[in-house]
Formats: sequence, structure tokens, C-alpha cells
Amino acid sequence: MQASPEDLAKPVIIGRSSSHFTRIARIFAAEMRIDYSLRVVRDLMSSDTEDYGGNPGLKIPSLQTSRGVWFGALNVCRELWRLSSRRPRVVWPEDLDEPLLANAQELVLQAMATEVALIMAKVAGVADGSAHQAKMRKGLVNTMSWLEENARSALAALPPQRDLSYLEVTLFCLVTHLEFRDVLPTAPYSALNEFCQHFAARTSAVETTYRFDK
Ligand SMILES: N[C@@H](CCC(=O)N[C@@H](CS)C(=O)NCC(=O)O)C(=O)O
Repeated sequence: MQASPEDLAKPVIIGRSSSHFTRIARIFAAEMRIDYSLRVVRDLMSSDTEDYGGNPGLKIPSLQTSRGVWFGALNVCRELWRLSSRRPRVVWPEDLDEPLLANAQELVLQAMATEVALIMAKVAGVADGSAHQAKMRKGLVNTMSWLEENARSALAALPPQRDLSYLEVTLFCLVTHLEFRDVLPTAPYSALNEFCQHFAARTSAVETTYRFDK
């Protein structure tokens, strides 16, 4: 991807303000106190890799830095952490070395991917009634029930000396996005809502509220 001199002055997140994977990256940037600019991908149906920062998978987010372009939320968050002079204590997915926590992380990321598939199908005008769509919805509902049942104990099992964890950021971005994009009503998930209410007080969450870019 061709970088303008202005782009290289500070990191550029390539994404959308309405995207949950982008919000993960933006929350990390805020927590790491990294100044960045957001390059909005206007058309998610575009098949031009340049629109996605060069990502051949045609996905957002990407992060452009003086070292190159990083594809995907986790890569982006790690690089933001490396760029940070604060280097807060972050619990990463590979630190989750017991089933409850590791499965919670897997299910959150899978639910986010399922949500993307459901939303993109809608955007593309695919009819809602296919067996695969029904299976994706069932898997998503099952996953949300599992997360509701297990969130309190999983969050309590995170290392207490942390500043942030990828699990909490992704869980927050998932639950708030389900409601924002009208994918599933989240009111029944009291444990998840309690967690989100608490997390929403962070400046990084306030600054990255979902909205559709103009
Ligand atoms: N593995 C990627 C997944 C990113 C992803 O699915 N992003 C969505 C937006 S939230 C996207 O690019 N959707 C466009 C599409 O699926 O065509 C990550 O972790 O960042």
C-alpha cells in the first residue's frame, strides 16, 4: 500500500467506526495513549485490497505504521502495545491457559466472526431463510448463553494485576455490537450487561462509541 508522508507521521488505523473488530484496535490505541488517524473503509463490498490497507483477505482493521502494515485486530493491538511508551500489563489470548478462559476467548472471537457473516449476508441481500444462516444464528445464540453463564467466573479468573485483557476488550466490543447492529437483543444477558456497563466507563470505550461513518 502506498503511504503518504502524512500517513507515516502517526499510525493509521484502516477500518470503520461501526466495526467491532476495528473498535478492539481503537480501544487498544486509546488505552496505549497512541495518537492515530482513522482511514475509513467506505465500501465493505469493495474487492480492492488497497481499500483494506493491502490485506488480501479484504478485512478490517489494518494498522499502517512506519514499520509496515499489520493485518487483523490482534496483530494491530500487539503493535500498538509495542509502540506505547506506557506498556500497560495486558493479558493476551496465549496467557489464557485454562479451559474456562481459553474457551471464553475462542467463543467471543467466533461469535464476532459469525456476526460479520450474518451482517455481510444481509448487506449483500442474501435471503434470511437458508439452513446455514439458521445454523449460524443457533450457534451465536448458544454461544451468548454460554458466555452469559460463564462470564462472571471467567472474568474473575483473569490475573488481578492486569491493566487490560484482550478478552475483556473483545467481549465488550461483541456484546455492544450485537445491540448496535440489531443482530440479537442483549437485554436478557444480565451478567454480560453488568460487565459492559462497568467497562463502558473507561475513556477508551467512551471515545470509540459505535457509529456509522458519514
Ligand atoms: N480476523 C480479522 C477479522 C476481521 C473482520 O471480520 N472484520 C470485518 C469488519 S468488523 C470485515 O472486514 N468485514 C468485511 C467482510 O467480511 O467482507 C480480525 O481479527 O481483525
